[in-house]
Order: sequence, then structure tokens, then C-alpha cells
Amino acid sequence: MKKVCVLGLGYIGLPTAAMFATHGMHVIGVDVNQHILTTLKNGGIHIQEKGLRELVKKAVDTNTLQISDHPAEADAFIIAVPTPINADKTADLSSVRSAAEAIIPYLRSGNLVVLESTSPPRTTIDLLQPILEKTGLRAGVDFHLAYSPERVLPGEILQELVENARVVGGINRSSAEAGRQLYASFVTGEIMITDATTAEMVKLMENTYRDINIAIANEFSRLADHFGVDVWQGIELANKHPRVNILKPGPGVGGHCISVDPWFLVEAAPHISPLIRTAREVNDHQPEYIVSLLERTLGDLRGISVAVLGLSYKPDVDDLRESPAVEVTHLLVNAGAHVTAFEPYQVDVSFAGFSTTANLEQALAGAECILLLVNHRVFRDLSPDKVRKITPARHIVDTVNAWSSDEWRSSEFLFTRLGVSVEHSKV
Ligand code: SAJ
Repeated sequence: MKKVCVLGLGYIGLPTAAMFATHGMHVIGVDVNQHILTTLKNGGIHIQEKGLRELVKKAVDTNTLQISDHPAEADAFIIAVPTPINADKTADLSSVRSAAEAIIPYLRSGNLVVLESTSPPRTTIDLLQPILEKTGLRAGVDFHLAYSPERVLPGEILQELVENARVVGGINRSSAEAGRQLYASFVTGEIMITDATTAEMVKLMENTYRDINIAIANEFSRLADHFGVDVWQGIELANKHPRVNILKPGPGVGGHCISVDPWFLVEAAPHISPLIRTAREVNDHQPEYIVSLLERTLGDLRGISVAVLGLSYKPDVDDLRESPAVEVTHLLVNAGAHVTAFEPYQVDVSFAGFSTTANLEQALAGAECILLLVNHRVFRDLSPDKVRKITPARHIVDTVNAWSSDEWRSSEFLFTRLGVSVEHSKV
């Protein structure tokens, strides 16, 4: 049985570790976060992801996944640690550095090391390789070194880990082949071989492409508002074109991927990435635009009670990292509004400046305006008639095109939708 050491047991590392452990490998799962280690050792998991709890339990119970605070000798080492950005939008690769340093005492001839963390181009050869070669072993000769990004959609991780096509980039051909063999243990999608830097670039291209396409959708929402057009109808009609696929406007772009990764390219080559930077700025500005929409709808927000529905960064996940909904809520508080937020996937979360509630009723109880920021399933099916009975609110602002304006208006709510001009809404 091959032994794999996975460093980083987060949204990607933990599913990856459990996947290897339930596909014939013996896995050492390593993390530096004591809370994560304790939770996992006690049979729990710290991430809400469909099917993950069961998969991890099976791996731990069969002792094919052992949890540890330090690496051990293994045939392969997977580095899946966070690569966030600093406040100045520069890449923070400190976790990659420390993971590589942690491997040094255990690296042996014939091993494979794979970096999975989304990283700036050339991180594998310029940062990781020199650290690992401090062992005296030569990358590509004594041990294999590769880069292989994940491309799973949070909420569908376990299925996409297996079925999605996978890119494996080696510092040389034999390293790429070693990576292909490792992932073939559970990946049923096509495994495509390339070099390490191309693999790093591919990952960044995927998410940057998505960020730019979300940015144009957000910019269309502002233009539609300006011209008195319903952006949602416009997108529906435009997407009938065989080669057009305009994405959905919203309150902004969150998560630790799409809102982060493009900055790696901007930082690495600022003089030749103006479009990428601008798209990031458009998306980062969208929360302010949402607040301006409320001000145009309600007037001065000082003292207005707003019920915010949804704080996570996207529908039906519990992840609030870089969430635009949280940013909108902070801006509302700064504008003087009294905000109560309800996040069904994180009912215990708390923030300075606004209160959160354990249920919808509490959030709506004293509201004058209901602001829908995340298209959670539980919000999509809300009945205006029922809502009307449990809240004094008469203003609805829907930023995710979840609700029917006719239904809410027929229950005597004033209804505003992102991307449909306030004036247009009064039609
Ligand atoms: N969003 C919009 N409008 C849209 C689509 C998304 O406003 O039409 C917003 C979402 O609400 C969210 C943000 O963008 O705040 C990002 O959502 P997402 O679903 O695009 O991205 P992630 O971060 O959940 O997952 C992405 C995926 N990458 C691509 O779709 C190219 C996933 O495949 C990656 O593996 C993941 O990033 C990652 O880990 O890099």
C-alpha cells in the first residue's frame, strides 16, 4: 500500500486525504491548527461538505487516515495549504514555505512531492524546489516534484474531485508521470500532463476567466439600472446567442479562490494585466453599489432596520471567507443602519457592528427592509404571504434574482431587484 502524507486539512486537503485513504492508500493527514486536529481525532469534521463527514469517518475508522501535527516518511507528499493574499493584494506563501520546510526531515529518494495550493506562476520551481533541495536530494532526479491544482466546486467537492479532468504539471516528464500515477488511484476524469509552471498558470487562468466574466455581469447590472433595462431579462435574451454566456450579477465575488487568485497574476506582472486588475476592482466595488441601491430605494439609511438574509460567499455553503454579503452588511452598519443578519449555515457566527439571529423570524421581527444577499435554497421558497405576517418590513431588495417581483408586490411589498432601475421597478 502506498503511503501519502497530505499537509493541510482544509476544504481541499481533507477531502483529498480521505479520497486517497479510501482508494488503497495509507494517509497521514497533517495540519498545524489544533482545533482541526482535535475535531478530526474526535471523529468530527470542521467543514460542511456533502458526504465528507462519512468519507472521513470511514477513513479514520479503518485507520487508513491518521491525523497528525507533523509529517512522516511517505511515498508521496501533497501540499494543500492556504495561499491567501495580504491586505496589499500580494500573495502570502508563508504556509507553502513552512509545509516544504516540514517535509525536509522526511523526504527520501524516490519520493514525489505535489503542490496543490493555488500559487503564482513559477512557485513550484522558484520557491518549493530550492527548499526541498536543502535535503541534498535533487528535484526531478532523486525525487519527483509536480504541481496539480484542484478545480472542484465547493458543495460538489467529492464528486468533482473524482470526475473532473485533472492537470498534473511536473518539473520534468518523469515527475509529471509520477503525479499522474498517484492521482489515477481515484481520478476517473482525464489526467492531462504538462510542465509545473503551465499547470500553475492554468489554475489561475480558470479562476481569472471566471472573475472577469462575473465582473462584466456586475457592470451590466449597473448599466441596465442606468438605462432603465431589466438586466436579468437582458442576460436571458443575450444568452440565447449560441456563443454568449453572460453570468449572474450579484453582491460581489467571495470565496478564497475567485476573489484571490487573479491578484497573483496582477502582482506577478502588473504592467501587462490591466483587465484582470480592473475586473477585480469592479467586483470589489459591487458591495458599495448594493448599498447605493438601498440608499436610492430607502433614502438615508441612518436608523433604518434592515434584515440581511445570507452572509456566506455563495448559495448553500457555510463558508464566509471574503464574503461580499458580509462586506455589504458592514457598509450598511457604517451608513447608520440597524442590521440583523440570518445565515442559515452559520447560525452561531457573530460580528462586531451587527447582530445575527438563529432563525429567520427573529431577523425579520423588527425589520423595515429585507435585503436578500445569498440565494440559499431556504430563502428561494419563502412565501410573501407568510413573510408579511411575521415582519413590519414593506421593502424587499433582491440582489440575487431569487424572487418574483409580482408575487411580492401582490402581497403589498415594495420590491427592488439588483440590475432593474429603482425607477423601472416602480412601473
Ligand atoms: N458568482 C457571481 N455570479 C456568478 C457566479 C459566481 O456573482 O455567475 C460569485 C459567487 O456568488 C461567489 C463567487 O462569485 O461569491 C465565486 O463563486 P464560484 O462558484 O464561481 O467559485 P468558487 O470559489 O466556489 O469555486 C471556484 C471554481 N472555479 C471555477 O468555476 C473556474 C472551482 O472550480 C474552483 O476549484 C474553485 O474556485 C477554487 O478552489 O479555485
